[in-house]
Amino acid sequence: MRSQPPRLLAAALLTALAATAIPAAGTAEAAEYERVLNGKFDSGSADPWWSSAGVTNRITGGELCASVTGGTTNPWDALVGQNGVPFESGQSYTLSFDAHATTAQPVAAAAGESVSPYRGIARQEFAVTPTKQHFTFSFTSTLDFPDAGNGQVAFQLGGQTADNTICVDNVSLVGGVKPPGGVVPNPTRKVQVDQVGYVPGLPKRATLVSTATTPQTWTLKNSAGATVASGQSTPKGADATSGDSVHSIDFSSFDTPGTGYTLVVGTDSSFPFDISADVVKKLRYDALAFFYHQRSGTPIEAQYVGDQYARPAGHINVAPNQGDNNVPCRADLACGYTLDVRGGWYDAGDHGKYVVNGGISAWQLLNSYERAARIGDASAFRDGTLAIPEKANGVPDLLDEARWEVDFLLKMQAPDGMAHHKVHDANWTALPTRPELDDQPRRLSATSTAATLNLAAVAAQASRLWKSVDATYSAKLLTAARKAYAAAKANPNKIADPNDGTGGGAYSDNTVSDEFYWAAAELYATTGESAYGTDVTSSPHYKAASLTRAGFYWGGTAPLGDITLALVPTGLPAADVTAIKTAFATVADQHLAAMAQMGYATPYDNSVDGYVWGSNSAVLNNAQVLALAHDFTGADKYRDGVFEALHYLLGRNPLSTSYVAGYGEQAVQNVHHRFWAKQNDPTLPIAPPGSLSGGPNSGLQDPIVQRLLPGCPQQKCWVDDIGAYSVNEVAVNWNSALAWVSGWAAEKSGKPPVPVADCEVTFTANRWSSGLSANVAVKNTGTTAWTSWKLGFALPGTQQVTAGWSANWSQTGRDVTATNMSWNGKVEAGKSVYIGFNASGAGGDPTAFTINGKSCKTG
Ligand code: 9MR
Repeated sequence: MRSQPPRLLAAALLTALAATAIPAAGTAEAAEYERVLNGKFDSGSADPWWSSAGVTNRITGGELCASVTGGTTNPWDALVGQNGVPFESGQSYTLSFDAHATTAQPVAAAAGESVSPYRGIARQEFAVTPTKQHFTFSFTSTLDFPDAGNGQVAFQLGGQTADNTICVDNVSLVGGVKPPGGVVPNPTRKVQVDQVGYVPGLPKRATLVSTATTPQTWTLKNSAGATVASGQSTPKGADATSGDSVHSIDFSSFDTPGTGYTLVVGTDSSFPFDISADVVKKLRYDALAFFYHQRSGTPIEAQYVGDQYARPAGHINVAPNQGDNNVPCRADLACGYTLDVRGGWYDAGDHGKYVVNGGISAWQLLNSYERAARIGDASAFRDGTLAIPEKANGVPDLLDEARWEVDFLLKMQAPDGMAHHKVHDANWTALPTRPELDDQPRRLSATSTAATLNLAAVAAQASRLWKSVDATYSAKLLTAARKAYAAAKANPNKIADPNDGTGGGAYSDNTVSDEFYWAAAELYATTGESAYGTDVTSSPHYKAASLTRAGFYWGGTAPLGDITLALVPTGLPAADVTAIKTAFATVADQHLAAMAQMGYATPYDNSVDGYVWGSNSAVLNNAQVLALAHDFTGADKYRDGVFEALHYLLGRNPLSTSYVAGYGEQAVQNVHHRFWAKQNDPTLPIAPPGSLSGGPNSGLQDPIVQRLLPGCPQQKCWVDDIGAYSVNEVAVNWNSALAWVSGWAAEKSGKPPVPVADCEVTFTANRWSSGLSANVAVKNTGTTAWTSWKLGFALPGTQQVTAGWSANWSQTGRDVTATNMSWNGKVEAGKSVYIGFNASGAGGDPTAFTINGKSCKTG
């Protein structure tokens, strides 16, 4: 996640700078504004300092040390520099720094322009020796880049025959009169809408930016410009989170489907949007496509993603990759073995693969499936729904995609049952670097309790879901899960190094009681074994005790256990399961109450930490809490809250920006990614449709936002810049949240909900390689007898019913129906009817059943 600008530009610039005369020294007379970022190197990172070819930057002892390959001709043939430095014409600046070198040599410091025509401002040479010295020089700028545009500061280290190492520290450029920051990152519309659209029958709200204290008239226009509805806004006043004065607009009563609507107030118009039941139906699949794009160890094929996103396999030991098939531990660990950890998904814009984070991501996809299979509509994820190589293997595609990661998680298990925390590059690579061109050694970090429990939880969950799909795999998963859980109990406090952030993220998590609860819940839901049940009920997290408006994330996973316990029938007391479900509704109510006060309604609690790294994923994980509250209670208000969250992400926000690439008129493009890096290399693509940007982060944790956005209102701390990794990266755990929520929303906006009948279906089957024999028990759980019945379900794979008994069987495509015979149409209340069938072909078990068109519970 560390970036460098194209090196050729930098070299060209310094050619120009070299010819520059040294202007007369001036004195800074204005406020002491510091103009370079990270001049002290205390964070351990070199960002945003870059180096040219032949120079390698390392942070050693709080200094930036540049290893320079000898044999260059000119000083500017070897460079270390920083771009985006603001300069104001006519203003005075003082550049100062400490420096020393292994071998004495001249070093020039230079200021100028980072792009063509590469004009220079100032340059001065200094005699750098093995003894650290403090250097300083002052100059007046002849160029004007007041807002962090194309200004540059660089050190020229070349012109020497021998290799050398030059270290610098305390680099400072003070001067200028313009206060830092204040750049508005995006043009802001005054009427903020979801740029994708609204669903008929659901609330439709927008935000007007206005300081007026009286209601304003709004009109809704269709694509021909005709007014189709109008009304008055409601003034809400100053909204601190966005920094805007706002009104709310509610046009819920307008329900006519169409495209190209705009909402107009005075002379201000919103971006266009649709009113359609289909607004999120495509997004559900694009959000999932992200994971195929991120696959490691396999070519990404044009037939699935189109030419611009196709690329060769990464990290399969084809040079210059050093491969993932034989990865040793970091040198300081001496673990004594190597692992084959090919496959999995790249985490984000980097090429790291992390068990903590891969875990929650795989879980969330699998949970999306499990929820749909138990209480929703899993047919949306059946085989053939995604553009992936496994799209015709008889297995639901969502399971296929998740398996790509689950297999990787299994590979990260060490011989003792513990899981390695992560595998990634030994050093950060430049941006862009396509996966197959990454030449860094790959290293395993130590095993950790958190990673081991992530593996235990996901493998146990997956074992449950593959039981009817691939029994051998299911058994293998359960064995791995049990082994991991036992290993974690034997090593309950092995915390990953929080400072292990070179070449990959740390993902350190120093509280693991939540991961213990999550893993125990998954193992209990899968096995029913009392030992796991006891670990669940004795946990301090039991019964959603730690579910709050903060929700869940990669480091806080207890609610994942709660979700499973609420969805999967177990031996827990019914009252405890009810308590878990009630907790989701309680927290959902807290979100709704807070959202009613916000200028831009979003289920996000900024009261403790402001907007954090990946805030958009927190919005979505909280939307999942709202969605489950709707599932558990049926209350419409929770469903509406889910759609409000999507409206915020898709444009109803103070930056008038859709944070999902490819969705909306003004959507994110320049995400922090080593392949989707068009901003740095025009031959590369922008982010593919359905990729979610991390979102506003008021912590301002990267150099780009530190320079551009100091003082930003929290919801505006975001910029569409490839270098702004703390606000604009993509990540698997963020897109898994988008996939879950958009899948749920698509299910809820597609067709009227299927009414629930008083019935329960228990499906059991004997399977062999080319078929199955199934027994189906259908129970009347109501209070009145049935006089006739018709059972419906879909076979997920290629299965064809060849014979059936105790019912009239028929099949159309995947859809199977069984209607009663004359002698078993009557089913008394509380009684069951038992029927069955044989089928040929491959695939999983049916997951959803209807009686007389209404859905049944599965037993
Ligand atoms: O998502 C992570 C966020 O919660 C942390 O605050 C941040 C800093 O440690 O790291 C984020 O994860 C990054 C990971 O460390 C490396 N790959 C990219 C991830 C997304 O930015």
